[in-house]
Amino acid sequence: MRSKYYLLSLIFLVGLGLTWLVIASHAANRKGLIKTSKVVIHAPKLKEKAILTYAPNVPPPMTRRHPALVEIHMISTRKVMKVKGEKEYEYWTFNDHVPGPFIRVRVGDTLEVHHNGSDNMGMPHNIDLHAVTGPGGGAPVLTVVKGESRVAWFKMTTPGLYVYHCAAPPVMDHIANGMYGLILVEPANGLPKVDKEYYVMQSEIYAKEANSAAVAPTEHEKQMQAAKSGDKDNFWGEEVATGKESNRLVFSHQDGLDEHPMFVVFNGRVGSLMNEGVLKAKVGDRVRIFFGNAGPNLISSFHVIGTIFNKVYREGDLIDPPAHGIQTTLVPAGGATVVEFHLQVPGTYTLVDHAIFRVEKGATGFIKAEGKPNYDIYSSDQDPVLCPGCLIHP
Ligand SMILES: [Cu+2]
Repeated sequence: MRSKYYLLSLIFLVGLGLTWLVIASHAANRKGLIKTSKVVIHAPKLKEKAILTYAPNVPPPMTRRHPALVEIHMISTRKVMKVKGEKEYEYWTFNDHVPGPFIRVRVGDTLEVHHNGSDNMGMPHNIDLHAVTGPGGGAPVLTVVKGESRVAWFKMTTPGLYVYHCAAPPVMDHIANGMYGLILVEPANGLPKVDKEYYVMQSEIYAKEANSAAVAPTEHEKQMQAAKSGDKDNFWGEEVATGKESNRLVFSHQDGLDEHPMFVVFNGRVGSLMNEGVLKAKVGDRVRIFFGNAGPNLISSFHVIGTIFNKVYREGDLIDPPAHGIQTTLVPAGGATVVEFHLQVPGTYTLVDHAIFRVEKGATGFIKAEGKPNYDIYSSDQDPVLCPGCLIHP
């Protein structure tokens, strides 16, 4: 009897051991080791390159359900681009875009960041990713000047939508000049499916005329003049040409200190979501906007005129259930939110910072839904009164 008991125990223990071996070898297959000259890192064995997209585009949703080592390449640059009409500004950028690339990973992934410097002024740059746990969000180990290259590895521990930005001193100048973007860390089982996803970031631009010591009128003075003369186009923000040599605006640190931006913009410039940049959708679409606020100073009161947010993942929290039935949501400087809405009626909807004077500074853009009317939800026996060319109801 006793020997039978021992035999059963032995079989049980051997079985347990074998099961453990199978599980351990399976886990080992999924783990990889990264050996550098200084450290050894345990990271997922599966390696892939991230698909990076630029605003307003978002990389495709995650389909894998296990962690990976995800490689991204970031280059710090300077680039002169249009900021409003013909007015130019020398931006500081990641990968020649403002905002920088949208990075999409999954919780449990290890992010392998390659950062290269190409700023020909010799200015150092780095990356502080709010999705990173550890000093400076990675900034101290990613600082480069022109010609330098750095690599660092960060485990994505917590799902959410996060801002990243350059944090080289003076950090406020680097953010104000365009070095920011969003990183989405998806929950283990991904996000619910929607029809359209877009990437929008708000920021302020603290600029002044290069020759402002001369007699160049301020933006406000120009608009008041235009208003008085009945020149609506100019009042609504078309730049008044003042000569080729004055086309370049320059950064004003003092205006940043005073929190007095010349522009408050979506996706880096005035009008990025207008004309050919209008976001597109169809009637019936469920739309998700990944919305970030780079600041550097202002809090955004983000609202889409004509919609109610069905879901708001407040402050980019993808762990707790979203809020429902929200009209306007606060997005702090250096923060983000994920909003979803259902476009049930055709027409043009307007993204704004509902601190509404900022619309005149550029904080406006459109999403257009095409499709059949839905009279049960929105109808009138009157023709709509629109205001062609205006910033709110075109
Ligand atoms: Cu920088």
